[in-house]
Amino acid sequence: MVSDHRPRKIIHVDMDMFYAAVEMRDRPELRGKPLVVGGRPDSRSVATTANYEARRFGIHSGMSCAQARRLCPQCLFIPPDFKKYRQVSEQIHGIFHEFTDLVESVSLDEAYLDVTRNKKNEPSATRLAREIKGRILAATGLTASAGVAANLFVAKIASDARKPDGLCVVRPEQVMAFIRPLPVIRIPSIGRVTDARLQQLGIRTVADLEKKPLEYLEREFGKFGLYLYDIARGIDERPVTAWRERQSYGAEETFPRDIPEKGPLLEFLRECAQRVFDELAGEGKRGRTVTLKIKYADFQTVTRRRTFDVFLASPEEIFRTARELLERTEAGKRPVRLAGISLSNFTPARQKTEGGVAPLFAKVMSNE
Ligand code: TTP
Ligand code: MG
Repeated sequence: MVSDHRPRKIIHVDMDMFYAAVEMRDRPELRGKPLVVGGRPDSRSVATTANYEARRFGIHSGMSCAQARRLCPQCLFIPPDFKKYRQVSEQIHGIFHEFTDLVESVSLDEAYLDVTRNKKNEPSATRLAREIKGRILAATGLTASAGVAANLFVAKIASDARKPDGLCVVRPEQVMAFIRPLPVIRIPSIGRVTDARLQQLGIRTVADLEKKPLEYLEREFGKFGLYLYDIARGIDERPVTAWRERQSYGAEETFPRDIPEKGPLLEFLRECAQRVFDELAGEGKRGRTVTLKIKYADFQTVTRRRTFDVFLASPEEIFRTARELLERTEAGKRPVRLAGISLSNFTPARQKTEGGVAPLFAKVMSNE
């Protein structure tokens, strides 16, 4: 293959307040009112999405519904309907494939497209992004935001820059001016823990990061240091990977306060089991491995997992397994700041010994 040094053309598309937008589309009486898609506010459930009216009250996804209601007592709470979100997701993915087959789906509402070459023979990625947004609106009645850039991470940040219904194009020569002022938490794959470490080192913005030599970042962050070093220079050579099947489905939450006893944890895990089961069922899948994740108050994280020969057939079975796994942790003795359940292993057990699938699943089943 002849190597090609022209800048790539990447579009990152992300639906606006996705679950909430679908609900408002289908139920006009919800429009214009603060709305959270999540469980009941008197349970320990979390908000999966807040619409913009609700965000004005400081409500955001991941927050407990109870806290959301404290911030905004008149807020409406709607249970999620994953089947419906899945349908919309399929529609938008169908649209993406009208433009290119180099589509990397990140979640139901988010994907990267490499349109360097595309089915429309259109050289302008900006024009393509506008057309994609238009097609999505026409087909689903929903708005999406798009970011256009020469690599994945800049495109991703760009799609977030003009939400909702935004289009943000960052040309190669504009990249450094675009990213330098950003707080490091805006960099994809920097979470709260890494952010806190960077803050301790006096690194607040991408510009601060850019000043640190590679050896320093590698000493502090190991392999991740090289990623940070490149990102700070606007470099990200990860390709768009067209088809990667999701290997696990999970639900987890960092609690507003650390939880010292098992009782409330079990209550929360029961809800996680239901959520994971629903999402999986929405995709017509069932899993055989349950993984429990517990993060203690001091941030030490442990996982415990169990694999069955048969599929777990109900939320109750998932919950019971999680409850057993919880016994193999120090929950109840040490305060817990995050808990969650994930399901994996979506093929029947006998396939393990048939054909060429074995290595793949051996990996999924690796013990932690
Ligand atoms: P996001 O794209 O992060 O958020 P969003 O589409 O709701 O809002 P934005 O306009 O800012 O893009 O997530 C997409 C969907 O994924 C979201 O509607 C619900 C789900 N989700 C959760 O279930 N839990 C979470 O913690 C987050 C962040 C998202
Ligand atoms: Mg979104």
